Amino acid sequence: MSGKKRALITGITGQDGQHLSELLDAKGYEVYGLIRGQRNARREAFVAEFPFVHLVEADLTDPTSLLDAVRVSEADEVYNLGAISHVGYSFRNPQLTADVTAKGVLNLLEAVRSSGRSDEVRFYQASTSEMFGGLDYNRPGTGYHEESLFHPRSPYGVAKLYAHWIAKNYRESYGMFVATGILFNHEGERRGLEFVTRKITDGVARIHHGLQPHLVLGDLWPKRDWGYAGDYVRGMWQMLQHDEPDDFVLATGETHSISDFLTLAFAEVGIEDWTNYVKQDPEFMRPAEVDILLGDPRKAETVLGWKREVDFPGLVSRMVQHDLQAVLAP
Ligand code: NAP
Ligand code: F7E
Repeated sequence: MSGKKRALITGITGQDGQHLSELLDAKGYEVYGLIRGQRNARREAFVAEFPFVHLVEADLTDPTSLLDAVRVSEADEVYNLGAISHVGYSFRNPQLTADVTAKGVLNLLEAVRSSGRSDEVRFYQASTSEMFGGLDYNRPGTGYHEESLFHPRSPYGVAKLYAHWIAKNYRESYGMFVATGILFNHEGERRGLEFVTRKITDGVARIHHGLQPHLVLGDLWPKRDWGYAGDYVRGMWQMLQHDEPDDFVLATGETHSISDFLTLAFAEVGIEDWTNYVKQDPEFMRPAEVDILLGDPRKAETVLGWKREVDFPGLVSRMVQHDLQAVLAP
């Protein structure tokens, strides 16, 4: 075995998994990643872009496969990013969401605990601002922080709250190094097309090139604290380098509506009034909405020295510029 540090990432084919693989490779890690399914459509593209990653076949709902993955990787650091992560989808698939996003975390923690190496492994759990819910009564003016009250508003948020607490419980019960990152929305050119920011930047690029007449969205008033994914995976890594396991919010401390995002995205291609290019359909609205999310990242900034580099206009601009090229690719 080489003297390199070893990391195991679940959810490696997702947005954050890709950014984190790149970061850990640049830091000299041996990177292992979980790949699920007998024929994962994302596998080929992933291998082409990240040839340095060792893929291990496993699924968060299959405890035996997770034990194998922990054994084979001999990981020093386990990053649990795998999840059913789309809030709208979680309303339509609540049981699957509970199995993967909630119980999958328990399965992985148990795999680490029973591997005989739990004293040596540092574990990161991908918690989320969706656990707060964005209601008037629990929303501090300065933004949600690590001690704010939780009130999840979707099957996804509820599953993540179980995951958050079982992760903390393994830290407290078994002395395992388990850190949780309560991350507010983070986006970028690797964001899935099913999320609103990427749906908008892809749509704006298509409209600009005459490939699509308009965008069809749900509600435009909800507000989110949107940062750049590349900045946030750096924070995940910093949490596992800290001298003790803890909980940290990563956020920008600013909140913007979907309409604000649309204004900047259309301006990038010279369109000032976008109202004729956006239609709304209840299909993209949720049974319960999270109205406004704003995070307070001061603990991560002070304790870890974490700082985001990309601001909101910079984020929108880089996503639109990327998609203006990407939509023309064969
Ligand atoms: P994403 O792009 O949706 O990726 C989700 C990943 O989970 C994919 O790699 C997917 O693999 C994997 N996965 C799904 N079901 C699985 C299963 N049964 N077993 C193993 N893996 C499975 O998510 P992301 O944006 O990168 O987010 C990473 C994590 O952070 C997620 O846990 C998410 O809930 C959380 N989070 C995200 C944000 C954000 O704004 N991005 C904010 C807070 C927290 P396939 O390719 O096989 O589908
Ligand atoms: O929705 C509204 C929608 O799906 C943002 C996940 O990474 O961040 C993400 O969850 C807002 C919501 O992200 C459409 O109703 C309008 O108010 O991009 P989203 P999300 O729900 O905030 C959190 C932190 C996570 O943890 C999650 O894993 O946009 N919206 N029209 C729309 N949303 C979508 N997806 N599509 C629309 O057409």
